[in-house]
Amino acid sequence: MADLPRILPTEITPERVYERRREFLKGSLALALYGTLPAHAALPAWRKTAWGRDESPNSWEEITTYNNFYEFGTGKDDPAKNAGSLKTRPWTVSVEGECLKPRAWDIDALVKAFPLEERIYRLRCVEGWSMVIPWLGFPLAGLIRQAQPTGKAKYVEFATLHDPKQMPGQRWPVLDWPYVEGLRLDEAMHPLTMLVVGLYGKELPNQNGAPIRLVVPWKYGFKSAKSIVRIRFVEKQPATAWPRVLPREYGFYSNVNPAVDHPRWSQARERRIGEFFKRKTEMFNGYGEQVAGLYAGMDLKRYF
Ligand SMILES: Nc1nc2c(c(=O)[nH]1)N[C@H]1C(S)=C(S)[C@@H](COP(=O)(O)O)O[C@H]1N2
Ligand SMILES: [Mo]
Repeated sequence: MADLPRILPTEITPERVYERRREFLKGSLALALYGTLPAHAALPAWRKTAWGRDESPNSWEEITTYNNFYEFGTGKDDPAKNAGSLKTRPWTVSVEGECLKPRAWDIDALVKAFPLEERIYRLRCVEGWSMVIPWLGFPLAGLIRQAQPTGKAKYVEFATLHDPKQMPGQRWPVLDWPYVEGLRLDEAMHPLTMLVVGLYGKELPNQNGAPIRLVVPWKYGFKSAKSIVRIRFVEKQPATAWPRVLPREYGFYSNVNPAVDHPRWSQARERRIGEFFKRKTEMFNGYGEQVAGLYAGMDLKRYF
């Protein structure tokens, strides 16, 4: 995986200088990485944002060796050990369903089409642990706008690759493969919702969902589907992976909520990976100021 340059400070750089700097960086990046890159293209230059700059991110080691990705086994260290069998090029993401401009996106074209930015977000797993991760990606809203959803599009469905040859975990019926996730259209359009292609300035490692995965920071981690091949606009609420197998334990919304316990454990506190003492879990994982409005008037105990 290739290190990428940081562009500083984009916030105060005039557009044209920034553009020229991008060009320069592209050139120097190509030079610096010549011979060290895998066959596929590197990530284009990216800009830093203010998101999560006050947090201390987990280490690369923690983020890439403690994973949930059941397609490669159910142990936390299984994905890092087994995800090497996933071939991430060529890779196509099909945008389809209730939209005027469906399109089969080649992953490299997709990565070039939307400006990449770094955002440091908290990730809270439904199991009771959390991490802080410097993601590299772009808001999903841009892709949705390009697709022009029709009036019938009420939800967006995301599907992971289904290929038991590359994903040995799919040979066992742990889940009803492929892994499917979903968001209401307004949740999908929310500026916090991202499609992620990298972390710590590098291409996403396979165990974290290469080449492209969803990140929805105010929801439990399982909403963030990995290794996505299909994004579909639909009229009805999608039947998603976890509610499908355990409907009493996992709901469609799965907003982080310390006041709504999992039937088998409390959600009031969490263990940040790398820390000893537990922290209090925050409503909407601490993003309430941005997202609470999406759920105004909804009973979040019922719509858990
Ligand atoms: N396809 C797929 N996506 C998935 C999972 C999975 O098993 N399969 N696990 C989810 C869960 S439970 C979590 S907490 C996050 C973990 O992402 P990370 O490994 O990048 O921390 O991925 C989510 N996305
Ligand atoms: Mo999770």
